[in-house]
Amino acid sequence: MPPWHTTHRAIPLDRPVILGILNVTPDSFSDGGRFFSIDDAVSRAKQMVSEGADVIDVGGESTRPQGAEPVSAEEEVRRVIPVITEIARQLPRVPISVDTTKSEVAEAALSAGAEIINDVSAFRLDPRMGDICARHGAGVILMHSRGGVREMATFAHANYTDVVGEVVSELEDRLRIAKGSGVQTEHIVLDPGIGFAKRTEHSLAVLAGLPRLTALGYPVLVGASRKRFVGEITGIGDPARRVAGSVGAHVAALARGARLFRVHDVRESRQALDVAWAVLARTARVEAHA
Ligand code: HH2
Repeated sequence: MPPWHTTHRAIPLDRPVILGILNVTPDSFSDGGRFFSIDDAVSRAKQMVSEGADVIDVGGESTRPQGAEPVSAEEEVRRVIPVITEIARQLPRVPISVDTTKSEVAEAALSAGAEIINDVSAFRLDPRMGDICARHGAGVILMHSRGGVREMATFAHANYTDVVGEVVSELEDRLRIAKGSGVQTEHIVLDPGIGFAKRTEHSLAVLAGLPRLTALGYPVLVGASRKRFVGEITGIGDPARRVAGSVGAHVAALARGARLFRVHDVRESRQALDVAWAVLARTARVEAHA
């Protein structure tokens, strides 16, 4: 698979790529905003890189359904830009993505040294996103979701007759918009949006049906880390204790064609994905000779 192009580099996709999650929100569900000071955030980024993260994904707004107040663009900029600036200075070899739906935040982040925009609305909520990403030559993650930020992670729009087909066709619509704005093919990664307008049955169907998404020809990212569906399957309520279940989901996704993974627990994910990848690569060789 050809590499993923971002503003300053091409990220090889010939092995699993890990995006380490760095939340700089006071309300994020899974780390409770523990990494909110700039020094703490940079230390956490360094730790994730030492554990095998390929990209640091910085987010200043939570999409969790309850308790999270909507965040203004100014507040999001205030949270993420100092962190991005400092990580770019101290870890210049590590690409930074920014998890945002707002063009003001994207523009400021790309100017501060980020080089990937991870938009959970795939440019639905702010139509200026495409132009900004194209102008900076940014890498782009287009994730499937429905509704606004406050309801995305709820079931308000979780109505499907063919969840895989609908996710694929809604992402195809987003692809047309992104490419129409000038975003180049080799800059784009697609994400089915596990848990976004999806009940457990939908997330499972989407993971099982990943080959229909990879068939579009774009690299696919999966973010299952600590999510509610892992809790529902395992009966584990505390998100921080869902590490093994999350890794299980990501290994299954790797086997179904995903190449990139957005995770909280980098060390465990790196180990599991590297071993699973070695087995899958050997399997492909064995089958080619059968
Ligand atoms: N999930 C969340 C946020 N951003 N981005 C991509 N590309 N894919 C995902 O699955 C995804 C994402 C979930 O966000 P939140 O509820 O804020 O929690 P956390 O950031 O701790 O995962």
